[in-house]
Amino acid sequence: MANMTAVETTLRLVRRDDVRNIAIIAHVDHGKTTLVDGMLKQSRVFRDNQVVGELILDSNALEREKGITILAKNTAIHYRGTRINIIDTPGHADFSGEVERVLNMADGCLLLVDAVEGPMPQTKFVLKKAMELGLKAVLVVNKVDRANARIDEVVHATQDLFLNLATDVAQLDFEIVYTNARAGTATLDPLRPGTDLVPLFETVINSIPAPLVDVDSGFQLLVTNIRHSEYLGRNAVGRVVRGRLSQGDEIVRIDGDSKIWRQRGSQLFAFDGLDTVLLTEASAGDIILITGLDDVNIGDTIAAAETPDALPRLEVEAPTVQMTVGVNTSPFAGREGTFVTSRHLRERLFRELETNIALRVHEGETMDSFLVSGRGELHLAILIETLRREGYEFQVSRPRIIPRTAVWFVNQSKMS
Ligand SMILES: Nc1nc2c(ncn2[C@@H]2O[C@H](COP(=O)(O)OP(=O)(O)OP(=O)(O)O)[C@@H](O)[C@H]2O)c(=O)[nH]1
Ligand SMILES: [Mg+2]
Repeated sequence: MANMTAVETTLRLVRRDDVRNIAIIAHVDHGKTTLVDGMLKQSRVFRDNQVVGELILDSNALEREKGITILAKNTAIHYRGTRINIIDTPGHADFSGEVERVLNMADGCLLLVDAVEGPMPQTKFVLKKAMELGLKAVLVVNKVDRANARIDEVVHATQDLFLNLATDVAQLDFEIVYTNARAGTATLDPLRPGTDLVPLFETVINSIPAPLVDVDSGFQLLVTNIRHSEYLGRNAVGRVVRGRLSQGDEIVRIDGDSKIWRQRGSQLFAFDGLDTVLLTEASAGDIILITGLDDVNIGDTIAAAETPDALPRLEVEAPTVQMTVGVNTSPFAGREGTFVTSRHLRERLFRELETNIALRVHEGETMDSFLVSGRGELHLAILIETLRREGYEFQVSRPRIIPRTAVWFVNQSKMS
């Protein structure tokens, strides 16, 4: 492999025309999850007579209560014989670590922009990340039904954003689709209302590139997400970067310390609507779920046992706010939670790092306290709420902004 010339490498690449991998990105509330729900419904993931509530993809309790997406999620639909893997991402800036991480699974993105609000700060942040990764974008102007929609202005402002952020001229040549995600309609002509999402499906198939991949070299997958299931436990989600894998092939897991662990009894699944379906074989370009990987973490590489080559681990931007989390020392301690000791707290906080990769945890000034850093107050608030609901009791300081030099310190100490 190492001696192969660029031409030889290129010759090995094949286009997977049966697959498209897209991420849905936008500022908070611009309608990403509503659009993905519409795509799922119209590709008949749901039986026609099934009554479906709003926003089925925002599936965890906190997401439903707050009406926002917190975790990025994988789903897939079939359209004219092509599997379209879709990654729904959160729009709130505090969860941009989630977005940065999952973009590596995609070849293209749908950039949603609200037809009234236009591009917002987080629109710029996520588009910048997508452009840096070389993703091909489709601009989706959503909420065109809103009374004060100003479609032309919004399109112009977004075009300016592309001009500033594109890393390749080809990225400036993007399609525009106008949608009413709530009604499930899309059109290529803003003067003619759509009747369904077919124009969007067609645009995805025609303008988002199919994966261009090497299916003949040894199998390699980067673990990008962890999904828990009641029956199958802790599962890894990621894109097959190279090669193919059949059910029962020998694989290894390469961890953050470059240690190689043999794996047994893993099964492969593809995404299909809200479910997963068993696969006999997966190849480069597919986004899959693998079960039965002990202690698997985000950033690990899963590889064929005979070619255990690690992929670069994922990097995300540094945290911006910090709080101290400590054992509850008030006179009422022990009344609200089941898990109250610093040992409980330490174990749980460090476990959170396995999946919440924009978070940092360090030992605090005392034995009973920890410094927890995140991407914003909501990022930390969601963690606190999640832990409380799991039965942890603790006290927290007010979040404070991390000065830039301290950001550097947090990252250095993470690396050492
Ligand atoms: N009028 C109108 N409202 C819409 C449309 N699409 C979405 N909405 C509404 O906009 C709100 C936000 O929608 P979501 O789909 O949760 O937005 P999101 O981008 O997934 O939000 P985050 O994941 O939290 O960033 C909801 O109240 C939707 O019903 C649309 O096309 N027209
Ligand atoms: Mg959402």
